[in-house]
Amino acid sequence: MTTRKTAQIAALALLGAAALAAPGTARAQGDLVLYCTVQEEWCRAMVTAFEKKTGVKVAMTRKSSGELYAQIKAEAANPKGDIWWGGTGDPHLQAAEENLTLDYTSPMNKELHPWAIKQWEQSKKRTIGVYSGALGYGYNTKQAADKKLPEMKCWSDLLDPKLKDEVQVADPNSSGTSYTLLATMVQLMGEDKGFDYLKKLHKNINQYTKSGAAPAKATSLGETTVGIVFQHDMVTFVVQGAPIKVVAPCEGTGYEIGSMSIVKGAKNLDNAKKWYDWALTAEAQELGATAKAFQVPSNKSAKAPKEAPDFSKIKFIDYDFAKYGSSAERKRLLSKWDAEVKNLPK
Ligand code: S7P
Repeated sequence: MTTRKTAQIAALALLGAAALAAPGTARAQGDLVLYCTVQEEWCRAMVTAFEKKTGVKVAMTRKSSGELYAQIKAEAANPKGDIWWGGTGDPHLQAAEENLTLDYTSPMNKELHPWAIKQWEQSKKRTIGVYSGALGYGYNTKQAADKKLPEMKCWSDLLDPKLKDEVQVADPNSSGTSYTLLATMVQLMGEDKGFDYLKKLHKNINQYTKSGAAPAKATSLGETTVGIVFQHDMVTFVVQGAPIKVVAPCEGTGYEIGSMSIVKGAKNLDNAKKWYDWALTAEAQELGATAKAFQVPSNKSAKAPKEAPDFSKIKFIDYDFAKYGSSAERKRLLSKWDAEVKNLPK
């Protein structure tokens, strides 16, 4: 081999090594870094289907909504993610307001329900609705019978002293589900009464989990009697035979518009848009049910799973997403919850 050729090969090898050693810089074309905030099984089903359809290789990270928002904010100077798919809408709205995500108009917008488009308009085109779900709770009917607990129908039933250490919910700092509970109580009861409720509820809480859906699994296993979650997350275990009653609270309840945003500074922007457009198709949205995720899809042609909680039977509050998804309000409510609820003695 000539000296010139050897030098050329060495230079190419150096270039290759430099590209590999520089995380977050140039990645191979054809890649996509996905931040996923629904349940792992659904994230994986989406990745497999998208890779098969497009040939794009997806690197996926799964976290809770509040955690992923914090990660995108921490990475803002050198973004590592391309697309943030799923999770409650409030942290997506906060990210939009803080200029962490990109505005985008998908050709698929015309196929979506008005509530999904409202989310997009409110965020100046930076986040869009992909599904919706109702907050509520579920209880293990075997445990409730063993403990001779009365039938539960309302939020107020969860304050029963017989439920001491029997209720589980996530920490609203990490979990979008639990922030939805916090914002729901404030809207349903007014701020003072809402916080009073959360302080009383605290006496019955056995654990504030990191992930919002974790209390559903714990309820199915009888590790807690009650789990406060999105109702569809309880249904996931009901269809597998768990002895769970799903409750749509009698006083009324909040809901989520599960959302999707493109990360500002995405290194694989074309592929992020490819995912975005595809994730809004009926075909992609119907994958949820195959992974036992029973949210209501935002594409008007996507069939809502027959197991999805019946929205016509649920009393909803008029959830103010603009206010409770705003950066100032979300920060204020979370600090207040930390200061006044989280560390209260029981
Ligand atoms: O996929 C189920 C689900 O409840 O998870 C999302 C949630 O925000 C992620 O969990 P965290 O509560 O831990 O943030 C919901 O959007 C979704 O419906």
